[in-house]
Amino acid sequence: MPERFGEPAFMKRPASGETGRNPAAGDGSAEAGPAAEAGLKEALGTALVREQFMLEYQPQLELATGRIVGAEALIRWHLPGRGVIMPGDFIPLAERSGRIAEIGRWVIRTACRQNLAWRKAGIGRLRVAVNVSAVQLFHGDIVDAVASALADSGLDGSSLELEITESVMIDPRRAAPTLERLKSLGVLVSIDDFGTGYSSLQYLKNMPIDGLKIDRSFIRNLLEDAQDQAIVMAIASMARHLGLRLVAEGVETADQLSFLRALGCDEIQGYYVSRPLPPDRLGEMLRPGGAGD
Ligand SMILES: [Ca+2]
Repeated sequence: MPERFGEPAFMKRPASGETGRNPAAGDGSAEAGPAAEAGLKEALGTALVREQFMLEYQPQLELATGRIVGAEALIRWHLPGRGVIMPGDFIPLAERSGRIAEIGRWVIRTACRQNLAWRKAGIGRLRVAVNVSAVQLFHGDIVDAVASALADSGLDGSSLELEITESVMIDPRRAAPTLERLKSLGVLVSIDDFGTGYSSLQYLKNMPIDGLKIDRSFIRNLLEDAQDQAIVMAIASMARHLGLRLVAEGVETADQLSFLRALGCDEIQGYYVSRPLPPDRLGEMLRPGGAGD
């Protein structure tokens, strides 16, 4: 394994916990003792029925039009006595304790309903992305969850995007059938944290993928680090020639935006545009101009 890339993406904790998914077991949480985990695990078992989860949405700005065209749904857990728990601190536990499928199902259903609610409120067409972990993809009922959420909400498949990690592609023969079934529902599939999963790039031409999200670790020092620039330029060129939509995560400055725009990056997400917002706040943000068609 190349030293530079360390462990696979699914073993890493997303910077600031905003990526919304699977930094996996033992991610360094100071409270990760067995007793604390047992308590959290028990609380997790009733979190859904107690309605302790909520989704925030981080908007994605299309550079060509200056419009918000999408938003990534990020789960938060409001646990009384503990405050807000970020996904990096409970999704791995949900995966280990077998709860990820039902939580994932809730996320997809809620995101679809919210998207339709925004549309009914006159906001226009918006693409909402949800994070799908490898465990969810391989062991959950993801296809049924997506099909049910679309049917229940009446949302069209192309308004839902699934962000999956590159690590899923380490075993493309295993991933392909599920991805094909998901694509048949009309949903979009993008590769999350792109550039950190060190799988073969073979899958980019063989798998039904619509877009790439450049990992924030390449964006953070983009203006200062020539190696990051080289990697981002190569990814942008590759995405363009493969016809993949390119989204850069973790964009925090106008200079980063300009650099990415010059490379032909399609969309940006990050604090420069907005923090993740509760649904009503994003609705307010989008209302004046409208976000889509
Ligand atoms: Ca993501």
